[in-house]
Amino acid sequence: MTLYQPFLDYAIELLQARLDLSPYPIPDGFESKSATTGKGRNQYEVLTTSYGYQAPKLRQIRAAHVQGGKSLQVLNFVIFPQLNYDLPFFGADLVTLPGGHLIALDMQPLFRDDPAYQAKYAAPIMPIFEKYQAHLPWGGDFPAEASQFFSPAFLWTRPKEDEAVQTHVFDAFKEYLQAYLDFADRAAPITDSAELAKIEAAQLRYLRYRAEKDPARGMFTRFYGSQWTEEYIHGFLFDLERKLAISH
Ligand code: DBV
Repeated sequence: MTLYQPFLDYAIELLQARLDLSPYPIPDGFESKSATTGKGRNQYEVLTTSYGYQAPKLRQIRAAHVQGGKSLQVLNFVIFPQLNYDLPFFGADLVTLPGGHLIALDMQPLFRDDPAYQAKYAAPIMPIFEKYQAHLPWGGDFPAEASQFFSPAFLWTRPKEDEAVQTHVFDAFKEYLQAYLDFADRAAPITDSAELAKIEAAQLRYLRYRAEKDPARGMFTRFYGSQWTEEYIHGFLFDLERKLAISH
């Protein structure tokens, strides 16, 4: 039972068709990791596989796919643009736990409260958002401090049935990703140095929040230990700070 494999397959195929794609290095030991968890007769295998790509305007396109049976499936998929573009992040957090499904899908803005930015990168997505929200109602409780990192087109939902994930969520994922690649096609490089400084600061603000608050930290630590987990988070999933430290 790998609920999110079709999402991953679709995404990679679309990226290959639309972008000048090359591999993004995955540090040794992080391409694939498995562990046995649970006790006695309830033991099961949890496999985490990683995928990394880059394209001329997109610094890192990466996915983490966690497969641990019917009640543990995760696809976390994020696109981090190059620092000389004002593009949002593409963020998908597709999570299935024993309690149910939790779906977060968005074009995560660099500048949440800037009306011109919203007009450019959120307004075009609103018709897609509204179409799917009719089937996928607001998911409720949500960390307040995270809201600054989401756009008005944030699709946040907790569907009860697998079927809703396989149909509406899958369709929404496809449309959001296509729309993101449309944005990327049109994006022109930023050259103004004040603007570039604002973009770098906004990317770092987002990245630090995600690395610090990663909701998967507890789960990964239980399965694979804290050394592996911290290295995975800072050395692959949210690696911008390290990459800047090398290049500056
Ligand atoms: N989330 C990640 C990565 C994951 C991952 C890299 C590879 O950022 C999985 C794995 N997300 C994951 C898991 C849970 C969530 C929850 C396993 C469940 C945690 C649990 O219940 O034990 C969106 N993801 C969540 C939640 C939100 C998101 C809001 C609920 C967390 C909570 O209620 O505290 N995506 C997530 C998020 C941002 C984002 C917080 C912030 C910018 O982009």
